[in-house]
Amino acid sequence: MNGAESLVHTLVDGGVDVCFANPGTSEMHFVAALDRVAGMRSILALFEGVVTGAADGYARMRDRPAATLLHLGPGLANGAANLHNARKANTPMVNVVGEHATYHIAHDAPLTADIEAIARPVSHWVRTSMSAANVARDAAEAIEAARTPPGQIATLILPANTAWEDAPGAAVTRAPPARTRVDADAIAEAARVLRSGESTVLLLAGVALRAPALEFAGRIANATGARVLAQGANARIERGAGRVAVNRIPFVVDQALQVLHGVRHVILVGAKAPVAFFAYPGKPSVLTPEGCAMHRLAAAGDDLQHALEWLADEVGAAGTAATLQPSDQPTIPNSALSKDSIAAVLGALIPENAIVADESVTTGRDFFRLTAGAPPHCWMNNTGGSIGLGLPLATGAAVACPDRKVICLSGDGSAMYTLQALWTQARENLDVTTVIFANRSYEILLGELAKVGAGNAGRRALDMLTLDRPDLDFVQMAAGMGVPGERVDSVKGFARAFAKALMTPGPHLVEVVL
Ligand SMILES: Cc1ncc(C[n+]2csc(CCOP(=O)(O)OP(=O)(O)O)c2C)c(N)n1
Ligand SMILES: [Mg+2]
Repeated sequence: MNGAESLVHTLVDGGVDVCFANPGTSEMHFVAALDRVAGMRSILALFEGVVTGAADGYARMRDRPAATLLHLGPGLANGAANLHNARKANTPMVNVVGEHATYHIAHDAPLTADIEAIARPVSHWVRTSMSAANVARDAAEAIEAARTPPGQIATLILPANTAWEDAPGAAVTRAPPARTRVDADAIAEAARVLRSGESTVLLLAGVALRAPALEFAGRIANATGARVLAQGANARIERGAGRVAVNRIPFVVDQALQVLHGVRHVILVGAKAPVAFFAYPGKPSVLTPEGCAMHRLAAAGDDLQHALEWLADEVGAAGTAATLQPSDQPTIPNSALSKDSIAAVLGALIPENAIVADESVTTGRDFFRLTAGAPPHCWMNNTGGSIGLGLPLATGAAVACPDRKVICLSGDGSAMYTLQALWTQARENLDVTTVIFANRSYEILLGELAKVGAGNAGRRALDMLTLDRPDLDFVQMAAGMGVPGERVDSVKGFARAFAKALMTPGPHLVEVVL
C-alpha cells in the first residue's frame, strides 16, 4: 500500500467517506487510490470555493466531516473564503492539500507556496506529513481534530512523495471527545438571572437550535418570561410547524438595537455576545444596551441540550410546555412581485423536511416571518459573511441528505461567485431547486453606501454596485451546465415554476427577475 492508499483507507475507516475534490498533479496518487480503495464517494467540483462550501453543507446536515481535496497553495487559497464561513459555523472538515515532493520544495517551482501560512487562518489544526509512514496516523489525527466539539477545520498537507512511497497501512481514528457538561455554577447563575424578573434573552446558537434542546429553551421562556433568540446567522436552525419558533437578531443595526432594547441580561447558549456585522459612523458595535450583562451558560462545544434541560429543571420549567409554532401557510398572493410576496410563496410551498440554504441577502431579510408556519424544515445561513456560499452549501446538503428536498435561495451577485456548483449538481443528479433573486445589483451595498455616510452614488460608484450592461442570463448559464431553468417575473409565475421544480427530482433553477 502507498501513502495515498493508507490515507483513503484511514479516512473511510474513520467515517469520512465523501470527498469533494479539485485535484492536480500532486494529488494524482490520491485520485488513483479512489479506484483501489472501496468506500469513498468522490465528487468533482470545478472551483475550490464549491469544494469547501459543499463540504460545509454536507457536515452541517450530517454532523460529521467530509474531506476536501485541494491542489497546493493556490487551490487552498481559492477555497479559503468558504473555509472561513465553515470555521464560523463550527463545521467539522478534513482538508487534504497536496504539496510538492519534499525534495522539490527547495527549487521554488511555479506552484511552490507557503501552504501552512495559507491554511492557518482558516484552520484549527494544520499539519504537513513528512513521510509516507506518517500519513495514516496524521490523517487519523486530522479526523479527530475535525470531530472535536463543536467541530473544527483540520488541514492536512501531503507532499507528493508521501503519497507514492510505501506506507505501513491504515491508522485507527479515536472517537471524538464528548461534549463537556456545564457545571452547577453556570446553571445557578443563569437560574438567578431568570428568577430576577429582569428582561432576559436566551441567545441560542449551534446545536441549541435543534430539537430537543430548542424545546427546553421554549419551556424556560414560558416559565420565566425570558425571550428566546438566535444569532443573526446560524449553521442550521430546525424550524417550522410543531417546533419552537426562534427569530434571529436582524442584520440592520437599528433593527437589532430595537429587538434588544431594554434587555438587562443575555444568557449565551453556545452563542457569542451580539455585535454588529460592521461599524457605521455614529452607531454602536455592541448591539445590547449599555449595562446589559452577559452570562455564559455554555460554550459552543459544550453539551447545550444537557445545559438547557438542567436549567429548565432548575427554574421549575420541566413541567411547563413550550409554545410550538402552529401550522400556518400563507396563501399565494394575488399581488405584484415583492420581497413579501416571494416570502409568501416560499411559506406556501416549502415542503416537509426541506433544507433551505439561504444566501438571499436583501431579498430574504424578512423571509423568516412568512415561512415560520411552513412544514418542519432546516434553515442554513452564511455564518461568515463571505458571499458565494449558498449554491455550494446546497450542493453539499443534497449529497448529505438524498431523501430531502434542498432549496437554495441566492442573490444574483452571490450566485456568480460559485455558479459552477450547478454543474456538480447536474453531474451528481442532486435534488436541489435554486432560486436566484435577480435584482441586477448588489442591492445591499446600495444601502450600505448611504449608511456608512459615503454620500450619494454618482455614475462611477453606481457602476460598482449594479449588475447590468449586460444583464446576467441565469437560465442560459444553468442550461450550459446541464441544469434546466426558467425565468419568471410575477408571483404567479414564481409559484408555478417553484412548485414544478420542487415536484421534479434533480437540479432546477428559477430566476426571479425583480
Ligand atoms: C467574498 C465577499 N466579497 C464581497 C462581499 C461584499 N458583499 C456583501 S453583499 C454583496 C452583494 C450581494 O449581492 P446579491 O447577492 O445580488 O444580493 P442583494 O444585495 O442584491 O440582495 C457584496 C459584494 C462579501 N460579503 N464577500
Ligand atoms: Mg442582487
